Amino acid sequence: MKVEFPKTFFWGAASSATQAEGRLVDDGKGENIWDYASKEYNHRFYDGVTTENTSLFYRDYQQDIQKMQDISFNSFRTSLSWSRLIPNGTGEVNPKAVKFYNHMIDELIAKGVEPFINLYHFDMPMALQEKGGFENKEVIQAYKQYAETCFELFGDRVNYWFTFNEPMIPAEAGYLHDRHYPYVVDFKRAAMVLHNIILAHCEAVNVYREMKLAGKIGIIMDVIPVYPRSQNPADLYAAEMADLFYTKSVNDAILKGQYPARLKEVLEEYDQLPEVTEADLALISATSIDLLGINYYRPRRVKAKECLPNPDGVFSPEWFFDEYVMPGRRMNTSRGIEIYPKGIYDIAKKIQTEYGNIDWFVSENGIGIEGEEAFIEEGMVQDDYRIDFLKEHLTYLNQAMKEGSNCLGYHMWTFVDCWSWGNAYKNRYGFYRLNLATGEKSVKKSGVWFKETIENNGFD
Ligand code: BGP
Repeated sequence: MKVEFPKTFFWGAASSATQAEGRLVDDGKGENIWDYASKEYNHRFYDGVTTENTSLFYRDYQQDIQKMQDISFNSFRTSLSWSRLIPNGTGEVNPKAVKFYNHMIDELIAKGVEPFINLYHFDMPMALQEKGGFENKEVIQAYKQYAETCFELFGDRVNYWFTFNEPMIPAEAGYLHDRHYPYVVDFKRAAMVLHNIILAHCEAVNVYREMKLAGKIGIIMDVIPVYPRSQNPADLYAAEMADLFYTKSVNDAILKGQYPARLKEVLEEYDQLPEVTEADLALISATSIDLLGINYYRPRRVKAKECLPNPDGVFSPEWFFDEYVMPGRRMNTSRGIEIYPKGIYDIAKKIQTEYGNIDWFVSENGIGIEGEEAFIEEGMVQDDYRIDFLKEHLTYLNQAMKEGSNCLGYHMWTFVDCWSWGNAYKNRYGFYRLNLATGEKSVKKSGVWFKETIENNGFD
């Protein structure tokens, strides 16, 4: 039976400025935290590969967009680099960046690829990080000005805008889990960063509304659906906490206009409440979005905590739950995560039942594989595992849509193998393979399959 999607469905892939553009300081680009950290903390980066070593979208965007058309994309999401456009984060705009983004957007439109533009994909300008990044309320104002500049420059042609990619990650990875610069481990500071990102999101949405532009604006969230090991109260409590801290906290603020009361209760009990004003809460409650992007990679399987946390240690959501891998489950061993296609259906149902069935799309979904060169035959990566992955996830998505979910599209992570935050080029995700030695980009079998799927609006 054919798995069929509406003719208006958005098909394509997602990428981000830092992961694809390259060219660290050329043409007036200012440094961002990744340019800085991948040089100064080089040992933390896989093989020491920095942000300079990318697929060079900045140089090759015309050929790359042609490659998108070659496999029939009708849409593509990328981000603008704040520090390319405004090298110091505030103040002067870099004319070469304006020229580049104008050309990129025009080229996408000319090739029939709808641009989905995101303003922030983890890449704080270094000049603003030095002032405290999103811990500093002034940076919210700087972000608001940056957003306004982007809307003014490109708002006449871009119909789909996103304020942030995965707002939780800069807070969690940068201020609690020691994965992103500035490598702080402090729950209260992480909570402040998250709160300020949510405020920055609201400011940008409101500027967009005031400008009366014709497009839609939203945000891209990473959702890791939580599954308790059992229905016993201790496992259920663990699952409730994992969901509360990592998903409901942001989702409720953005989609329901308020933080969950239960979150406040728990944070108060542990004396971890960040400073939140009545004006902040009013802003959050007065802001709503048009379109939601969901990044989905894996489920979070949760069980009751086995060892009690050290009460003198740094407070963390992980005090309340343990994650585990279910024996026998299908794994992506390159990343050490479970492959669970039904998760996408569960997310769709949650949006339908708890979040007003808002219009949404899959803004990232993908499978990062180590050692893909071993799958090259006759010059092409024979990534049947990626085709299976796509088919299974799309089938569950399709089922949810038949049951009334307002899903408007599907973007795979990613278009061409890209530089990744932690693992550089170890795990490959693209529809196109990047030969790092030669820079050559060649379509994989999954890219050919995706093209046929787009042209047929589905697959058998
Ligand atoms: C998402 C990010 C992407 C991308 C992807 C794959 O969370 O939005 O930027 O990197 O994850 O993850 P990784 O690169 O860590 O394998």
